[in-house]
Formats: sequence, structure tokens, C-alpha cells
Amino acid sequence: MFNNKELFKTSFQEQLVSRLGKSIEEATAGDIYKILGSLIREYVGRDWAETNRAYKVQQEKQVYYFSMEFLIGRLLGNNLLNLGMLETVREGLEELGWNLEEVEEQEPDAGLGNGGLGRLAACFMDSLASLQYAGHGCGIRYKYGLFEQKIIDGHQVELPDDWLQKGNVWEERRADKKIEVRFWGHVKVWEENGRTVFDTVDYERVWAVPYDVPVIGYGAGHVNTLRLWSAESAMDPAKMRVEGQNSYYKFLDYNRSVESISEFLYPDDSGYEGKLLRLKQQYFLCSAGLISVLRTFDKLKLPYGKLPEKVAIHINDTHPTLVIPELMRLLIDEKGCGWDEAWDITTRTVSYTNHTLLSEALEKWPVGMVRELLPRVYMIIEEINKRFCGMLLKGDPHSQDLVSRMAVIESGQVKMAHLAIVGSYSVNGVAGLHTELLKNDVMKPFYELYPERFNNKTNGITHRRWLMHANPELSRLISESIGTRWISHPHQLLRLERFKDDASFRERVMDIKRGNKLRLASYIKQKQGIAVDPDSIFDVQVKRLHGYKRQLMNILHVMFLYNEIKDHPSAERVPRTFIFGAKAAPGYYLAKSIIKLINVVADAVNKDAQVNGKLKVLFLENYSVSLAEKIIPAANVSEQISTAGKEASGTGNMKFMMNGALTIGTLDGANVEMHDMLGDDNMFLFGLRSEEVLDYYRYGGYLARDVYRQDSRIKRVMDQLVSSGSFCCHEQEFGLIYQSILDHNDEFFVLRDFAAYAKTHAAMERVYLDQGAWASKSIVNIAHAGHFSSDCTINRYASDIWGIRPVTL
Ligand code: 26Q
Repeated sequence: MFNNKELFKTSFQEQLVSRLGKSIEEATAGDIYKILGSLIREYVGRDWAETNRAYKVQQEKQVYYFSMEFLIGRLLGNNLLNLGMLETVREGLEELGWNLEEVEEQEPDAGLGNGGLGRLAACFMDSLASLQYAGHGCGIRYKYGLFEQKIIDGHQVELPDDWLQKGNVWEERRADKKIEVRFWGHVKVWEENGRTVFDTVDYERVWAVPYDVPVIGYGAGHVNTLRLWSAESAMDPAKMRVEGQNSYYKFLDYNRSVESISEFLYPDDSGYEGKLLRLKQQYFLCSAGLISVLRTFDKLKLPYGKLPEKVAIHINDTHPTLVIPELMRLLIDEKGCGWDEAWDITTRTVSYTNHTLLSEALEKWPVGMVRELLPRVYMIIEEINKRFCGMLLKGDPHSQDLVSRMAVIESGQVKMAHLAIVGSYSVNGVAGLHTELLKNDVMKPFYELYPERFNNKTNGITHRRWLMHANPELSRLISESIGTRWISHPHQLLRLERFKDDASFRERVMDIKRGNKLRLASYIKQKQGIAVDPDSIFDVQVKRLHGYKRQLMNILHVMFLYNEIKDHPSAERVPRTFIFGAKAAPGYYLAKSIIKLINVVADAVNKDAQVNGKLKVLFLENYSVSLAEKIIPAANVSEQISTAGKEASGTGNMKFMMNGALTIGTLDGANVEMHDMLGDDNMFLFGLRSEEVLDYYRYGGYLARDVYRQDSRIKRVMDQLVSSGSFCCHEQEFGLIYQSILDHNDEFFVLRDFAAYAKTHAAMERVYLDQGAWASKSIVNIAHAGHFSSDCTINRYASDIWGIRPVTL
């Protein structure tokens, strides 16, 4: 139907009439989206069932990727692309008087994630299905996604993201597969036939109802499942009467507490938010997900000892670490395994990815909270801890110090990273440098104990969304030049390198970039009423707002450039447009203050006629997956300027590279590997190395005030922060930023790296003047970006960690 335009048009119009009672002339864009989405959803139903049948019949090992976040964005365009129906549908709609892009805009973003970790999970889903692996996602169907950001008077204001308001055409509610999750209660222990039996009583029941979303693979008819759990009341109102007085209020309280479990995503991507509700969410995901996995496994009628051969459970950071004690609980209390057998099965089934080295982001839960909310699970964690510490002491009786550093429970807290390492067979970092720092610094004693568990899997991004869908003109040019094999073998993009000196190819690459810049410029004009020059350098930093990501260094440098232009008004300059996009955690005041600063500087710069034509600054509100798809293809320069050693990998860096932007960056995260491939000629590196940063932390020797005193450019911009001169509103507005640098000695080395940063920017600007040279570097970047396709990453997870092979249907 979708491969034949006429057939598509007919059935589309039929659906419009039968479902909405509307003709094509009467339909709104929202109607068109809804009908098209449901048509596709129904169309893939057969492949979906077929895929599940094949998995069952062939008894293939299944991977379940447990994640508190899946930042999938919109699905319509990508689903059409993966189904190979994009052009037919586009043309069909065109003939019916509708533009596909406009219809795509109707879809709300599924913003079920904060940033990199959530987006990585979404890219992995796409690669698993496209490479025909049996790999599924397991997450939470938050009623509200990450907050919607409005900028009001320069400040971030958070609004609820009511993404489900108009329904969700992609999901399938599976009430028949609901699962009971239990909280609170007391554990009763007794002996029965020589066995200790554990039974939890007086617990609270909650239904976990799965909503399944099809994950459509590219080209091959493979459809995996993203299963998102929603919490529902398990109390029967009919029984209320017998429970006596106040039962009505108890009922309402209970309902309210159940609803809150899957109500919203915690808007925090690093800070410690030790909230009971978050712990409830984590257990809800782990318990429902695991019980459902075991139900599927039970159909194979195999002994539990075979679980690791048929099931791999992967945990995306420590957020779903409770799968470890929960799997132990299910195996021991419900499936009759002994401790040793259960432990052997669990530690051969679970694998773990670490995404951060920041100590404040390592999860810890107060013992009391875990014990009360999850009494039986807590007992198991205690037992794991006891055995683990016992094992350490047995190896070395004098190692008490080491034991307390490595314990799972210590100082009244459960340390989730320790539990994740002890209870899994694989621990991976997300870029080479990050994994080395994990092994030799943060998790060193664990690496020494279990060297075989540690491995690196550098992150990746799906080239289907981030190149084919986001940048169709560039994709077309690539296919015209090197054929289409790169689509299934992204490494083949390397064949573009031979065009780097080809004048006409260079020109076409730059023309495509200009087209993308024009499109972004018109979006900006429409949203903010500001005209930007498509011939200026589009210099972009889009990512969550965090101290270590150093958006502050970027905006201070913009202030410096502004001062320069004002001081030397007649000097020739390459026009530049600085674009920012970032959400700050609502309780992270410093981050919010940096957002305000960017907006204040933007206002001052954009309304100053003297710099007009040379400098523009934009803060684009509500950065999200769909906005990223508009911004990234239009970027000339990608800002990846984190303090070395802090960014585990970064994935935005890869998206920009794939779209031909040149990076200005530090040797941090995956930038290191980008540099390995690109060399100094095709990337602009600057700043401290991670060893230098570590040395400063260890031995001191850095004084931000000295830099402030010695560098007049820095002194000037810092002073401008706190004086009501050119930028500032009132003197106190940016006091917090000023103090964080000068009173708290600049934790992220903003001033220390500033001079190198400014110098590298100047060098970059000079290269841009030679458009041929710039185009050549841009081509080299695109050519090497295939290495960062998540297909390559997933192939490595599949063979090194999960032990799975593609499944032929
Ligand atoms: C923890 C406790 C309580 C509430 C929230 C959290 C929390 C939530 C999200 C902690 C961390 C996160 C997300 C972290 C994250 O996105 N990390 C990024 O992961 C990317 C994928 O591996 C990397 O590329 C980035 O470098 C890393 O910052």
C-alpha cells in the first residue's frame, strides 16, 4: 500500500473518512498526522508479530535494555524512512495538497529523557532493530516528559510537557500483560522442609501496565519492542466499604501515590536527587520488566540455569541496578533456586554501562529508605554486601580499609555503582578515555579485583536519524557520489575522502550547508524575529547546561569578541552567529543563571547596531531532539569544550561531525577518538589535558584570581558580569557566576583555558576565510563519521558483551 502512491492516496482518504468523517479538504494537519501514524502503526503490525514469532520459534537469545530514559523524539519521519516509504508518502501527500514536513511537525517529541544517556538508548533501539538483533527496550511511560522550557525575560521557566495530551499513535496498551509490583510490607521468615522461606506481608500492590511501541528496523521487516510501563491502581473500589472509616480517603491517597510513580521524569542529569519517588520508579521499572522477561523465558520450558544463554539484561547506568537484587529475589523466593545458583545466574545475565565519573552523580540511597520501601530486596542487598566483604577480607585480612571503600553498603548508604559492578559480568565505559579513567581512578579497586569485567564501548549515534533524516540533501549527495552501500555499512563513508580536493564536490557540500543554514535562519526569524546572516559562521553549542560543559566559557568569549568589535570598529571580521540551546535542571541555580547571562548578552549584542553584521547571539528555547535535527545540519562549528576528564563521551560531537561541522574542543570523551581519526588538521583542539586537570585537583597550583589579574581581556569580561555597564541588568544578577569563578576558584578551569580557547577561535576564523580549505575539512569529518554510527557500537556490544547474532526472519 505504501509502495504504491495511488493506493496510498486512496486508502489514506478512506481512513480519513471512516475514522474522522472528514474529506481531505476538511482535514487539519493534526488529522493528517494522526491518520498517517495509525496507518503505519497498523501496517507494521504484521511484521511485528512475525518478528516475535520468529524469536520464539528460533529460541534466540533476547537482549533487554533497561533504562530510566528513552529520548526518542518524533517517530513518523524515521519510521517512514526505515520502512522505505518516505518518498511514496511524501509525493502522495503532496498530490493531496499536504507537505510531509509540516505533518511531521504535528508530532509531539517523546521527551522521555534528559540528555545523552536517554538519547543513546534511543539510538541503540534503532540500531538493534536495523541490524536484526533481538533487542528490546524496557522503560517507563512518563505521563510528562522532560519539562518544556520557555525563556521569559531571559530566564528559564519550566512547563509540564504534556506529550500524551492528544494520544500516542505508536503505542499499544497491553492490559493483558499487566504485572503486579509490590512495595513496603514486612518480611516473614520461617523454615520449611529444611529450607528458609521468605514471605513479604502487608505490602502495597501496584499494577504495571505495559505500553508497547514498535521499533522498526531499516529495510528488513524487523520490528522490535520498546516496552514502557505505566503505573495503575490495583485497589478494588468495591472492597472499600468493608475497610471501614476513612477508607475513601485512603483510597484517594493510594491512587494519588500510584499515579505519581509514572508521572514524570526527574529533570536532573547529574546531581543527586535522593527522593523516595525516584527509588520507587526505579524498582517499578526493574520489577515489572524482570517479571515480564521471566514470563517470556518460562515459555521456553528450560531450567533457570539456562537463563544467561537466552537472556541478557543490560542496565543503562546504575538507575536500574535493582534488577540485580530483584532477579535474585525472583529466582530464590519464586523459582526455588538456592543462593549460589541464583547468584551465578544473575551475574551471568546482567551487564552494566557507566556514563559518568562525576562523584555527585554516582547514585547512593539511604539504607533506611531502601529497607522500608523494599524490605526483601534490602535483605538481599545486605546479603550480597556481606558475602562480598567477606570475600575481600578472606583474600586479605588486613584490608579493612579497602573493604569499606568497596562495600555495597557503607556509612548508611547503598552504593549503586558498587552493586552494579559486583552483580554483573561486564562493566563498560562509553569512550576510551572514560574507560581508562574508570579503571585507573574512580573504580580502580574494582578493576584490580575483576579486570576481565571492564571494557570500553565508545558511544555512537544512528546515522539514519542524524544524517539520512536530518540532512536528506547531504545524504543524497553522498549516495550519488559513493553509491548507497554506506547506508548499511556506514564505514563506507570513508570513500568520501577522495573528494576532499574536488572543487565541485566541495562546492556542493557548502551549498547544502548553506541551504540548511537558510532553513534554520527562517526558523529563528519566525520564532524570535531576529535575522541572522546565512554567510556568517554558525557556531553552535547545544546540550544540557552544566558547569563542566562550560557554556560559561563560550559566552565569556562572546563578550570578549563584542568588546573587541567595539574597540576596533573598523577592523575586518568574519561575521559570526553563536547559537546556544540548553535546559538546566530546575534546582541548579548556577546553570539557570548562565542561561540568563547568555540571554542578556544576546539582547545587548543583537540590538547594538555597531556590531550588527559581525556578531549575533541566539538562545533557542526548548532544546529537544526535533530541534537538534534542525540545528545540527546547519552548524559550521561544533563546541565540545568540557573540562578534560569530565564528559564521559558526548554524542552531540558525533552528530555535528556527521553533518560536516568542524569541532572546537578539548581532549575529552569521544573527542579524543575523533581527533585520532581526524588529526590536528581537521579539528581545533585546545586546553588542558585530563592528566593536567587531575594534577591540579590532586596537587593544587591553580588560582583563578591570578589569571583574572594577569589577563586584561578576562578581567574585563569578569568585571562586566558584576557592573551595570554594557551587559548587566543589576549588579547582583550574576554575582553567583562571578563568585563561582573567583571565590570558589573556578572548579571547571574556565579562566585557565580561556586564552587557549580564544586563540583557537581566531585560528578557526582564519581557516573559514578559505572556503575551499574549510569544505575539505568538512568532507574529511563526514567521511570519518561512519565510525561513530551506533551500528558499529551495537555490533560490538552484541559480540563482546551480549553474545548475540542477527536473527534472520
Ligand atoms: C540520578 C539520580 C537522581 C536523579 C537523576 C539522576 C540522573 C539522571 C540522568 C543522573 C544522570 C543522568 C544522565 C546522565 C547522562 O546523560 N550522561 C551522559 O551519557 C552520555 C551517553 O553515554 C554521554 O555521552 C555523556 O558524556 C554523559 O554525560
